[in-house]
Amino acid sequence: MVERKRWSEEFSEWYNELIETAEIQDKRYPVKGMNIWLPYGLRIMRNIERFIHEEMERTGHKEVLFPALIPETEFQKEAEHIAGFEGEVFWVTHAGHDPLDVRLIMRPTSETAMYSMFSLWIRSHADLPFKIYQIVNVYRYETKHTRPLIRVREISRFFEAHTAHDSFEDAERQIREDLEIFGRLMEKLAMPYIVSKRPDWDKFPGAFYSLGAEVVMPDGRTLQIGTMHNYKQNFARAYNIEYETETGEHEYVHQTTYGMSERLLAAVMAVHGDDRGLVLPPAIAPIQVVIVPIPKKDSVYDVYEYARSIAEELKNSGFRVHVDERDIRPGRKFYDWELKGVPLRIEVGPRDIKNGKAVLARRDTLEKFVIDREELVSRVRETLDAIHENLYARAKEFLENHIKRVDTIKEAKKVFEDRRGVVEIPWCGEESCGLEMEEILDAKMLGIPYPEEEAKIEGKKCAHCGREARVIVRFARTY
Ligand code: A5A
Ligand code: ZN
Repeated sequence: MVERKRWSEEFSEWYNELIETAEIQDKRYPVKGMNIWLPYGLRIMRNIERFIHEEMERTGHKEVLFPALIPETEFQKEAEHIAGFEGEVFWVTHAGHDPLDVRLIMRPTSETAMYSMFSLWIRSHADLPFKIYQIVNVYRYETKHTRPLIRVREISRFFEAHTAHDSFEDAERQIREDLEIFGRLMEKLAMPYIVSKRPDWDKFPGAFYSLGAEVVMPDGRTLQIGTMHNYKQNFARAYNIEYETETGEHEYVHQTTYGMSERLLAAVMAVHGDDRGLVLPPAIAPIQVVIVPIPKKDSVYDVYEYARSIAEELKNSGFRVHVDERDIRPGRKFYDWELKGVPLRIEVGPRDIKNGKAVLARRDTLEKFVIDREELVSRVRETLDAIHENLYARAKEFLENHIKRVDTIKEAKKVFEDRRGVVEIPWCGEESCGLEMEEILDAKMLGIPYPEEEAKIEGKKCAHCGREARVIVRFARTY
């Protein structure tokens, strides 16, 4: 067995290696930034998406599928949006031998595909709020270092929800709902996170404001795994999305969007993983329990039979179970399933059959203990629950240990030299000052803590310019 990269000290190498060894994706496809989903990785991603679909259903969003190509003429209607994306789009300029009259772009996100249709669909106040979503591939010509799941040029599981409302207040209510949806999803992934309101110079192109949700990766850099944007009427004006009010007037709608991607899986891998590989939260593990029979020569007991009966009982209780009957040594099987992050392993040998027992081994703590065969279902259930709780608690502690509130640039620099993570520091609120701080710290301003009440401070000086500080603001080195 090969020497594996350490999670804590060589995170980047650990991650790149695990993507392949755990059979998440194959990176050898000959287009940069475009990778192949392997069956195991895709099953995990589908389990994550299942929760997204459930949340969308619960909150009254309807699923749609738009085409991947957008005419240049549609793309060019909202000035800030074009400015933000034009350097990042892939173009389709020819069809067969013929140059196209109207060139097409591969969607980098679907505002400009959807909103001319919104102007046809939305007629009156009775059509509002209007809530749709899709999970599709989008294309971004990313110029920064590409990395599987994290920064790809074909985002193949891009979730985007788009809504339209009759008032700014209702759009604000939508943003609160988005945050609640995000919270419930993160709960399934056992993943604590922070939300920040982006500075004006870093909001989504075309947005009135943007929120970003981040996790802290093992190397102390942050990863943005979700964003929510309030567009006000910016796109409605550009795409002429009007509705008739109850009193017969014509008004532009207010709009929001909410986006996530396969980065969610990258976050799960990074936040919960360890030196042995993946550690999957039970809610999204394709296999929640793997059963490894441990045969002994000349024994009268049939360990395979016993293993299958355990699997049967667990399946009937709704668990995702696999019996590993491969003809290889048990140690090799343990290694494989640990690498793949299966939350719980059950080992059964002749002695366990004789005594009516089974051995449980937890992936998160690596603890092993013996249970009575009769209590199988309840013990498995309670152990999976305990694993979920422990993963969450562990991740929360890590996150809290990587958010540090300081008063001075000097202290902030020290944080980035040591264990890194997120620095919270007083700021006057001036753009020029914020940009200088980014430069000095060699870090990105994530934004101010959200909800904004949490960002308010009194009696502090801006860490850079010394003027009165208006808010606390977060900086981090980012992915
Ligand atoms: N229309 C809005 C929702 C939008 O596109 N927002 S966004 O640009 O911020 O993207 C939404 C989410 O997609 C991001 O929060 C990030 O998690 C993910 N994402 C963005 N670019 C990505 C890339 N190149 N590779 C993987 N995921 C990416
Ligand atoms: Zn300042």
